[in-house]
Amino acid sequence: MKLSKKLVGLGAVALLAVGLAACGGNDDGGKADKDAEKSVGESLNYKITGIDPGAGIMEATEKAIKEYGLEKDWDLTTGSGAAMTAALKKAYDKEQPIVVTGWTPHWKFTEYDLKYLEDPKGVYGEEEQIRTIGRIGLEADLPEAYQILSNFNWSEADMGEVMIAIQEGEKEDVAAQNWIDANTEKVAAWTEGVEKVDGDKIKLAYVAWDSEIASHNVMKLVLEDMGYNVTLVQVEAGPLWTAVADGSADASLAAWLPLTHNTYAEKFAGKFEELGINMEGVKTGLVVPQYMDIDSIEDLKN
Ligand code: PBE
Repeated sequence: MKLSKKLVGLGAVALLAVGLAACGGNDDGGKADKDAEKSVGESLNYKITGIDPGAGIMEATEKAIKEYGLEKDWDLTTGSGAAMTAALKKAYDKEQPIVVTGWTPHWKFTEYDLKYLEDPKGVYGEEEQIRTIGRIGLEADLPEAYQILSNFNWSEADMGEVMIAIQEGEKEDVAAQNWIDANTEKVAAWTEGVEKVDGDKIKLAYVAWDSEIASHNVMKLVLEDMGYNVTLVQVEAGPLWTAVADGSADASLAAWLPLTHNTYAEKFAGKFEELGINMEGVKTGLVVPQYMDIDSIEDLKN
């Protein structure tokens, strides 16, 4: 028996203490044993922790729940990006199970040991990118901004630096400015050959996802440095696409395509313009802590 092996070499007092602890352990009516026997679903109350309802990953997750035959038991909770990371932290600190709607780039992968659940049915898509979108007429009205927004492109590591600084408590604009100061060549490539303007107004729409908070704060400062008067408007995903389509926002750096925001892109087809890819190789899916004993969305069935 394992226990007796561990006891070898312990003194009488320690032995007694361990003995008492062991008795105490048995007094819980075997609750610990029952916990260990619980399925992932049971231990999670069949809840996947989601984010804001308009996010594309919520639509994808509802689809995953159906396609993997989980709809009888499982539910997707709604909240926000911040509520999701708070729930993740709470579970992680206690080594409890949790399944969240997750995406990369995101600081949570730096902060915690996490893994994507395999998605053999490909519900969360293959190659995903973050693209920049603008309202119709932007090029004619704000040609300099149009040029800069079209040139904007950075890496997961770049965004990560801004995101992590914010997560560690830096103010959003300070984190963005620090990144710009350390990456003048990259920024210069976005603004190369573009003339400065004199206080022209521009409105960028974004959602409070950590990735988009980082990109929009950087672009705000870049455009301000080029002479623009920049307003950042924080909205939900649906209103963001509506705003670009009806022209009440000039642009957004937050279009995840071809899959995540495809419903919006199709709904507003012809009413917005794609300005280019600002990041390659991004990803969405269901994410769990490494310590969880499951590897695939299919394992949620058990
Ligand atoms: N996200 C982050 C967004 C796109 C950016 C994955 C939460 C979404 O699901 O719509």
